[in-house]
Parts: sequence; C-alpha cells; structure tokens
Amino acid sequence: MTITPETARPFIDVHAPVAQALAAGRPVVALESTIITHGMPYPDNGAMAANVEKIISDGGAVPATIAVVNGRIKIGLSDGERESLAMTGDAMKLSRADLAFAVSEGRTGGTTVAATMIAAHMAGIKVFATGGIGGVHKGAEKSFDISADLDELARTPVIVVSAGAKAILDIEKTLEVLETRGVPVIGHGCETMPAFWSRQSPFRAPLTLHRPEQIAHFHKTRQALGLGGGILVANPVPQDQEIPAAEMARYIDAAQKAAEAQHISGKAVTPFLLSKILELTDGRSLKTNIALVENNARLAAEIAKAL
Ligand code: PSU
Ligand code: MN
Repeated sequence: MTITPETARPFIDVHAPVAQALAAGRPVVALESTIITHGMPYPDNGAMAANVEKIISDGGAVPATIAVVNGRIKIGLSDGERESLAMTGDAMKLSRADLAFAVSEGRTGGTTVAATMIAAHMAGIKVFATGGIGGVHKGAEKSFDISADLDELARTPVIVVSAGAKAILDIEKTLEVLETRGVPVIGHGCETMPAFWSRQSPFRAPLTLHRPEQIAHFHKTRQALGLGGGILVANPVPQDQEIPAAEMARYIDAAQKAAEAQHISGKAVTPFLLSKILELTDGRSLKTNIALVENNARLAAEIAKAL
C-alpha cells in the first residue's frame, strides 16, 4: 500500500489487517481516538472502541482506529494497543497543529477528527466514523474558539460520518463556516440538522441524501470535478436513544456556565463540557454518545463498501 507523502512512511505503522484490506481494495473505515483519550471515561471508552470496531467488521469493512503511540502514527491498533490507549491518563489531544510534535517527541495521543482525517488520507482511507465534529464554540466572537476540524474538512478528501456538530457548539455558526469553506454537509435521511445527542436542531441540513450509495457517488463526483476537500455526513442518533433537544439545552447551559466560572479555555473546553454533561445527566449522555458512534460506524461501513 502507498503512504502519501512518501517521506511520511518511516513514521507510520499500518496494522496488518488494514494494510491487507487497502492493498486488496477492500473497504476500510477509520476511527478517531480523542473520543477514547478525552471524550469518555475509562473503562467505557475502551469498551466503546472495541465495540465500534466490531460493528464495522460485522458490517463488512475493516476498522482502523488511528492514534499516535510513542511517536508512531498508528493506522489501526491491536486489541492490546487500543486497550492500553484507553487506560493512558496523560495522552495528548492531537490536531493538525500538534500531530508532528507528538511524532518528533515520541509522545502518545488521541487524534481529533482533523488529525484522524490527515492520517487516514495519508494511508489512502476514504471514510471515517466519529461521534461529533468540533466546530464554532458558543461565544466564539469573543474567544475565537473554532475547531481545526472545520479547516481540515475543507482541505482533506475524507468522508466524515458524524451525528452532526456537538450541541455544546454554536451549530448555526458551524454550518456557516462549513459553507464558507466549501464543505458539503449532508443530512443522512433527514432534512433537519441533527444535534449529536438529539435528532433535531433548529437548523436545516444543507443537503440531504437517503442511501449510502448516493453518498459514495457524490464523493466520487466531487473528486472527479477536482473540487478537493472532505464531506460531512450528519446521521441522526437512533430515536430510542436520543435525549430531546429541549432537555439537553438545560444541561448544556449549566455545563457552559461551569466552564466560564472555572475559566476553562482552549483544548480543554470540549473534554470539560462533555464530562460535565455526563455528570449532569447521570451517565445518560454517555449512553447516547456510544449509541450514536455505533450508528455512525454502521453507516460508514456501508459507504466504504459502496465506494
Ligand atoms: N465527539 C465526542 N467526543 C470527543 C470529540 C468528539 O463525542 O471527544 C473530539 C473529536 O476528536 C473532535 C474534538 O475532533 O473533540 C474537537 O475538539 P476541539 O473543539 O478542541 O477542536
Ligand atoms: Mn478549540
């Protein structure tokens, strides 16, 4: 299999089943690891990561969880590597800005949506499943906090399957930035943009497609037209697992206030809000978070097969 650029080769380990699948042109789905290191508590994080890989395998694709372990960019982890990453308390959170730092300093870290897209693209993987992307934070007009995930979607040609933007973000501004940067946002089977834990936000999905084959076809068409960049698929959480938006709004508001009171900023904001909401919902938000990642993994496997 080919790694692009060629000079990246010495820094990358491709797990054998992933390398074989890529060489044979069989479907592969990438998975991020910040959700493991910073998004969920141990041991739920490890169990979620294992289960999501199984869902992708059962769906007929090969899972490739991406992370940096002791300075090595891992495209696919063994069960042992994945479990020990879940137990690593001091892993870095790696985006485009710090991916190479972790490699040059021999560090271990979870890759965000942005860094996972970069590594997936280097290895030739076209589809990636996650929970929610980073986006424009509420109050961004003051904090300037806009996730690097949005710029990455604009430049790296990977299909990212998510449950929308996390509802802790300003979804309306996130959609505006994605439009400005030329990123197609596709509601999967829905006309309304989902809001992570909830099936509905107050905003329309910019585009709608109903079948995985259509999403694959759309991606190929964009590539053929030379438009470059990625696609964001917004896949609503299954009905029986959702927490309705009105109810979620109360918890999000309380978490936001706690973050302000404690002067949480920068990279720490998303992990802080997620763990605060987990506490406020008595673990219910975590169950929903796991359900939506699993749901996205299923769809991503279908898209990978259609490609
Ligand atoms: N979704 C989750 N939990 C997470 C994240 C997403 O359910 O921890 C992570 C993703 O890795 C995403 C990152 O790329 O949060 C965004 O962080 P920031 O806003 O700092 O860019
Ligand atoms: Mn940020």
